[in-house]
Amino acid sequence: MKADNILFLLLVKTHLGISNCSEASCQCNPIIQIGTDSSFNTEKKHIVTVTSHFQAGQLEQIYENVSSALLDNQNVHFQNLLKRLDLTSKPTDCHDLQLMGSATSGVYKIFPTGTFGFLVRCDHETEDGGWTVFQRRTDGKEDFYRGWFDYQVGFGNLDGEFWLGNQQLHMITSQGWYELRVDLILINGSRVFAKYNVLDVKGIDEQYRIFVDGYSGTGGDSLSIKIHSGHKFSTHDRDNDINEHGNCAQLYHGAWWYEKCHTSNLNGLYGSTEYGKGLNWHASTGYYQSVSGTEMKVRRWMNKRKE
Ligand SMILES: *[C@@H]1O[C@H](CO)[C@@H](O)[C@H](O)[C@H]1NC(C)=O
Ligand SMILES: *[C@@H]1O[C@H](CO)[C@@H](O)[C@H](O)[C@H]1NC(C)=O
Ligand SMILES: *[C@@H]1O[C@H](CO)[C@@H](O)[C@H](O)[C@H]1NC(C)=O
Ligand SMILES: [Ca+2]
Repeated sequence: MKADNILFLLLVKTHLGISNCSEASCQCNPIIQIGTDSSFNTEKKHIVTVTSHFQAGQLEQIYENVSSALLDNQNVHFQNLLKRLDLTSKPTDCHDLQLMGSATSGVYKIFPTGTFGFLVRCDHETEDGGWTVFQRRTDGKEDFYRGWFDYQVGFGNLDGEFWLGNQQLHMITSQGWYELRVDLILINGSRVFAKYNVLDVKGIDEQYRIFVDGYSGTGGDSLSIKIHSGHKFSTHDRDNDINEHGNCAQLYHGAWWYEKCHTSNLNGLYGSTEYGKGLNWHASTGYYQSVSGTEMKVRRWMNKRKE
């Protein structure tokens, strides 16, 4: 391992402007923390500090140590990360940001392959962090009864309620193997979640068809492999469901991967107790109750093989 690689990381980080180092403390990337003394000021100083502070043999060990500390529970090898990083590299999702040192949940810009980049919300707290959040309901302030185009490109406020966008979700999840996590707050305040090991969201030519598999969790499987997986996305103005007698999005006041029609409806009418119209997660709420909070998020656990 060469000193150049540490410089890479430092420069990448500086370039992204996500480091937050001061003379006294460093809240940033543990790689940087380890690789320097406490004098962060300019890019130049980073370089000087790092190169003068460690011998080549030591660096190897540091990388080993950092690597095992950082990636203990993750199926990504540190070496692969280094290979992917260069001076022009940019984070392709919140998982990349986490590997680059971001540790605080919030709004960040990511650059999925084939895009010019867009803002997303990262959740770095839930289950080891690294989650890119694509849906959030907290208070019912945002109108979720919207048409195809709004769901395609996204709407809302990343600090409040939002739908990131089907196209964005597709671009993110085409980059590798992603898991899906759905976090729900029940009306009595209890929290439950549902997790799927495999999530695939197809593109516009397949109307953002979803595939999930490998359920685990506490909230029950209501994005069920039997009901929703394999279905296209529908909105009130685009009926892609397989219900011959109407449009599930209209019937249940939502937008979702409806079959005929649903066991979950997290884009439904906030707070509704009307049959099937609320923010239902059937296994936890049935059809007459809404959850009071939702977050849907994805995390990469394996890269796609380079074609
Ligand atoms: C950097 O950290 C300081 C002290 O912890 C904090 O006040 C400041 O808001 C942080 N800046 C950014 C950009 O995160
Ligand atoms: C790496 O970890 C080992 C075992 O914990 C420790 O003894 C060693 O000092 C560490 N090396 C560096 C360079 O931090
Ligand atoms: C909330 O409701 C759920 C499902 O009805 C139940 O399992 C859970 O124990 C309740 N939690 C509290 C804190 O009452
Ligand atoms: Ca229909």
